[in-house]
Amino acid sequence: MTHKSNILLIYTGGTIGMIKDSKTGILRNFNFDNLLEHIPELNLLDCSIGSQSFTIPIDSSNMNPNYWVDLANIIEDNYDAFDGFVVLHGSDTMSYTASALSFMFENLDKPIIFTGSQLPIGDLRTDAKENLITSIQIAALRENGKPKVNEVGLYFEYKLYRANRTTKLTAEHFKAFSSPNYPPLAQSGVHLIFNEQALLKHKRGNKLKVHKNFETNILLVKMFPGINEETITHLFSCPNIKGLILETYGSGNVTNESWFMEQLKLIHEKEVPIINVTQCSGGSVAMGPYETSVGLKKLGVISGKDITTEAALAKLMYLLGQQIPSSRFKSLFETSLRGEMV
Ligand code: ASN
Repeated sequence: MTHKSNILLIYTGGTIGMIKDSKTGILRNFNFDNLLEHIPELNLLDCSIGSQSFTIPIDSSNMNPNYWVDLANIIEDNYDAFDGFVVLHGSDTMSYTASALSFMFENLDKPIIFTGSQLPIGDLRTDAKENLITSIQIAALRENGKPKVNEVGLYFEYKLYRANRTTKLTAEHFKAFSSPNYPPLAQSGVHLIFNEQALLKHKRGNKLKVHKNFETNILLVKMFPGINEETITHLFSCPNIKGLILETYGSGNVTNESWFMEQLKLIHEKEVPIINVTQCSGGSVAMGPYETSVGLKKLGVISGKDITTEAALAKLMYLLGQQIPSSRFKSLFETSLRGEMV
């Protein structure tokens, strides 16, 4: 007898879960217990679906690491009872949450698929139904008795991406996400076609570990022409700062004016890890080729390589939360832990 997948649908909030009240025309969160009533198509899927909702669903602009832990707890508590998980989440910060979950779940051997929508599920032109139905189908897929996907994915507008490679691209179009440095894991058309080589392979036998400590005393600074000494001095002297991400130009370049390099040196002497990520939407950091990045390399600044800012932020909070000794921090950050960088 073939195994019928059991999928847990978790609603955290966001546009997808809203429905227009037919009488008042006002958008409100719909009651998840009545999910099947609103989306009868779900009855046609060849899997059983359980659902859970955040007690108070949130707009994803209110997301924070405490909610990441709440979500991880729901998945961990139900891990053995379900074959896959679909997380309904607002699109605004979906890439941050999904990246964080990818670091939290070490040795994942089941799919956790994030999705959402640009228009509410109750809207006539909604993109929610396709996103939701295909996400459930992907989470339910099995091959040789095992889940097809063993990682945290993000499904939106006909594409499944590795979640920690994604970034929100537009507030307007249905294709809201892109994965600039990694190919889609699957594409949905008449058929659902997987890019087999792009999928993470699960190392069988390694037990699931769920990490829940995040250090939030970090700083993300986007460089811009005209950023001045007073601002940088003020930011870098924050008393409790434990990590710094610099969003630099191009392939990892910043101004090499002496006041800026001096401030970086001071923060580096406090053993605060400094991560270099590019503010370009694609491509990689490579420190050295330009005079404007040689100083960073000499100082021991950590290369974010081709990581997204969202994944870099989640990885920094996660690794700082693991109390990694400073001697190992650079090499660990520069290692791909969940397929988030080359
Ligand atoms: N503000 C919403 C959210 O991120 C946007 C959406 O879901 N499309 O929660």
